Amino acid sequence: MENTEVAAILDELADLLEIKGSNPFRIRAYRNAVRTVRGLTRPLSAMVEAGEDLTELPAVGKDLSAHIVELIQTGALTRLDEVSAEVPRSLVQLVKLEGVGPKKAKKLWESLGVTTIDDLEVALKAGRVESLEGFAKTSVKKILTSIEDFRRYSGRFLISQVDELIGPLLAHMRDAPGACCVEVAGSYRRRKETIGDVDLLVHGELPAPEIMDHFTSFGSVKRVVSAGETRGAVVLRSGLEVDLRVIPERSFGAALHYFTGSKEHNIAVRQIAQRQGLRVNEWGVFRLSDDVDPEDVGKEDGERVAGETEASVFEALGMAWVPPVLRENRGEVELARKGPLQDLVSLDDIQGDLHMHSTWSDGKASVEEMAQACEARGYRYLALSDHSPALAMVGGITPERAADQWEEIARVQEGLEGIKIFKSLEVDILRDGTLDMTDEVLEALDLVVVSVHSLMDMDRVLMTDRVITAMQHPQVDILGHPTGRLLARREPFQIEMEEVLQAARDLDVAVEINSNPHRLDLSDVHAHRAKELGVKVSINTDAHSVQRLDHMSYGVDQARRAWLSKGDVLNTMPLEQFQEWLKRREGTTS
Ligand code: DGT
Ligand code: CA
Ligand code: CA
Ligand code: ZN
Repeated sequence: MENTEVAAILDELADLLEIKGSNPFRIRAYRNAVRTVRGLTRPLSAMVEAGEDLTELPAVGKDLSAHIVELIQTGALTRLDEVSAEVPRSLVQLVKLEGVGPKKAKKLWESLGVTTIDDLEVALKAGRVESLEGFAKTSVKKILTSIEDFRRYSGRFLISQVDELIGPLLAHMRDAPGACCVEVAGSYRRRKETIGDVDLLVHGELPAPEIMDHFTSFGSVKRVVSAGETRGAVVLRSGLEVDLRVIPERSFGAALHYFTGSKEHNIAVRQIAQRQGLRVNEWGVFRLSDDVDPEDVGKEDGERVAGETEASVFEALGMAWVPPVLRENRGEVELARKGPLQDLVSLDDIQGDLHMHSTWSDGKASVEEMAQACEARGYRYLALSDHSPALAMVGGITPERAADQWEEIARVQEGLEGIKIFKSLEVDILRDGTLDMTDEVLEALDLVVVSVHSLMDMDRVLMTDRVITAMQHPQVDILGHPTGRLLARREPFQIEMEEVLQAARDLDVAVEINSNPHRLDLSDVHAHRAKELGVKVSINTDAHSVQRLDHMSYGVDQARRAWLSKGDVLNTMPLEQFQEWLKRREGTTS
């Protein structure tokens, strides 16, 4: 069992206990342990196998340790079975909806007998919920919206979740008898924000029942959907579906291209082929003689001209190789006909991270730990951008405390040679577009990030004005997570991004690609538009811990999907050039 699965089960147990109304301290203990498990870099299964004492982990006591060992060793948890005999497990899904917490879930269950999202939708639409104590008309509307969001995303996984889940499966498949060259195709290879299912390819001579058996016997398989000669599909315990295809060597590149997609890209490529009298499919590229009817040929009829490698497929079609992140049929096919595509930004190009939090607000690591971690990642600079006070629940930095933080930054800076720490804040954009910080402090900062964290259901025109007004403040450098979306949880707020991006261009403000895999905000489409308008994009992690600084790679993938090159990205600038950029609006005043 993976760490993520252990964490998910303990989290579920905590939800059920909370619905049941158990002791808040116990529930908190579970939640803290979940956080520890999520943050571990080593597999718990290895620790248990080695007989390590799990109670030495932070927030893991005797009970929790016993739970984890039981889960790892048996795949089940007695305590969860006991609790779910009292509280229906399906209620956990309700808790995940925005506008429904454990208390409300309990109320819905006890008063109306609601146990599933479907039940809840029926009750909401029948008007039975608004009469319950604690449910206003507005919260009913909100819950209906979040049910729609849930439906839209259900079954899709964040790419970061898939990254964690498939590592062990890939390792397992590399040991399959007679198989080699395991590759992941599909939306995962294109690095999309969310993934429907994973498409695995392996080399193997057909038929290959041993490879299929090896695949379906992987430890985390919950259900085998199909297992044929060339194709199999399983559902993992996490709910993730994985397709496997066994491909003979001569077709591997063609299959990799075909199953990488996207479907729209494939269609455009097939048209290019047709114009040249070629046929391309998952088996290869074929030249058809004039006397055959293209509608009436077998998969491998005609003269095979390519297929063993992906490069050979593109070459046979007279195209440059197209990076998977660009294969969405947004002009890449035509461009690749003309010659090599421009280089995309890469993780190595990133010189600094300009949005992160420390223990001065809601981060988990100190200024020093964050700075050292950035240095270890090879950066030349970072910006410490803790929250402003409007976010009271996270202990934002007041104007009075700002100077104390700067003292600490100066002290830490003295001990660091290779990296420059910029004084920054992530300042809240208030309802009317004013900033949640005094001008005096804003002027003293090196860099100002501004973001919306409240009143997100504002009307489109007002929200657009609000954000543009904020960007007009002469000290503002970066607009943080511009649309506020949380993948699979919250839609972007209503905002006219075209106007916002044009204002960013006119005001010379950069826009963020927030690399948190739950956000990836801006989207690829908006980030691409920023590039077209000449707006600088800053790829930031918004990390609240040292580990999450590694989310940078997700932001870079998102930027690549938006066609961004090094020159489009603010934080690829060398330190000196970036310092010059910070001075770009010197002389303008508020
Ligand atoms: P997902 O799984 O929803 O995140 O998205 P994909 O892109 O991984 O889609 P999936 O798993 O249904 O199929 C994998 C690839 O196989 C897809 O990107 C392109 C190719 N493919 C699937 N069905 C078709 C089709 O009907 N026509 C063409 N040309 N390609 C297809
Ligand atoms: Ca897929
Ligand atoms: Ca698939
Ligand atoms: Zn934020």
